[in-house]
Amino acid sequence: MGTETPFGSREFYIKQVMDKSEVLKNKAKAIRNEVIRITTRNKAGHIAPSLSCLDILVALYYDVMSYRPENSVWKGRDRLIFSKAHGCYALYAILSDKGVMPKKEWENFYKEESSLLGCMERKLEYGLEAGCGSLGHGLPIAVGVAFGALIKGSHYHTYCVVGDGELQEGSAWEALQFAVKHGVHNLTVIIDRNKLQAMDFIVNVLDRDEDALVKKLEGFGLTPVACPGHDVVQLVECMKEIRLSITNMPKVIVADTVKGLGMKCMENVPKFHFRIPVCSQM
Ligand SMILES: Cc1ncc(C[n+]2csc(CCOP(=O)(O)OP(=O)(O)O)c2C)c(N)n1
Ligand SMILES: [Mg+2]
Repeated sequence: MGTETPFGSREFYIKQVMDKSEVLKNKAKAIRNEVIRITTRNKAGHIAPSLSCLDILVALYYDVMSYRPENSVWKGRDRLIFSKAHGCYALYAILSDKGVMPKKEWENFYKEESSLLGCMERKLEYGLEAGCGSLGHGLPIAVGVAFGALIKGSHYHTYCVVGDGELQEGSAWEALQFAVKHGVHNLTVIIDRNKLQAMDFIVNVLDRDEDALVKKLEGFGLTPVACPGHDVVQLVECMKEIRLSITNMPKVIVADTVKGLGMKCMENVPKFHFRIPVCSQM
């Protein structure tokens, strides 16, 4: 009892860390419920892709990223380029919860009263950095944004959330080659690896096997780090550790996720890529 640490007693320190973890986990649960509530009520389509990347976004917005909710254009903010723009519902729920965008925009999502689009577009005043509805563009944009910061000596970090199917686009690999060649180390690419793309499993469409993605990344000189994509506490640790790692290479996290997590009938079921569920919540 009573062992001292630089932050006070050991027991106090452990309690602080545990409390923070509980807060994060509860927030992730609340955002998941909120996404399901609004999107099923308003009959929005891309629910499953949004539930897939939800914990990644919670980790970024409730712990990892530096930004000012009251000033979405603050120059020093970390940038999130959300490349799988069809799966933006969790991002909307988070930005509404944080007060970056008006709550009524999210409450009315998919209705005429809301200006939010089904596939996210750039709207800086709402904290939406780029429009990437045509897949394969987010990573090139993110590389440009990060490289720009290096040239200007700006200290912000750029995050890019990409889908694993989307990574079949040639533009993504051109961007990664550039980032490797030019030492764009202030960029973290987070791959939402749910092993599905639209209406089928990735291995049935293009990839040779389940390891193909990681092998491709390694072939480009990258060192991808695997992380469970629905453990928000581990995601935070992984993102912070990788950001601090000293390297002149872009950083890549492969987050293993389940498409549709939270809606039993949708989980890992290809046809629910764009479909309103007919089942109850978990
Ligand atoms: C250039 C382009 N091609 C096709 C589509 C249609 N489309 C929308 S979502 C999607 C699947 C993408 O899969 P993935 O990136 O793995 O995202 P997930 O839904 O699994 O999260 C496709 C093919 C598109 N939006 N843009
Ligand atoms: Mg996918």
